[in-house]
Amino acid sequence: MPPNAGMTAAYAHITSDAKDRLMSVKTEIATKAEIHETTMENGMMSMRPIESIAFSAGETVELKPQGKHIMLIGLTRALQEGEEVPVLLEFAESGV
Ligand SMILES: [Cu+2]
Repeated sequence: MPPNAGMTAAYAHITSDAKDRLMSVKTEIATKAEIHETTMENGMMSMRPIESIAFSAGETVELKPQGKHIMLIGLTRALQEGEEVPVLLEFAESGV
């Protein structure tokens, strides 16, 4: 997604060693970060915030275009497309 309108999406591979749940995400480069999933409704692609992402032990979840992703809202600075940014992941069991 091109970084425009102060909003962009972040993608990653996240692996959890234990059964856990990703509850929230935080980053210095945006005032708000949400966990989103992409859905198809009447042939239209849309996205909505979801509460959390469940992991089974050793599972890798891929955050990718047209799938689950991290939405960065209210960017505090301009980002380049493809730039890597630090994002804090908060898990229900293992913490941050
Ligand atoms: Cu989104």
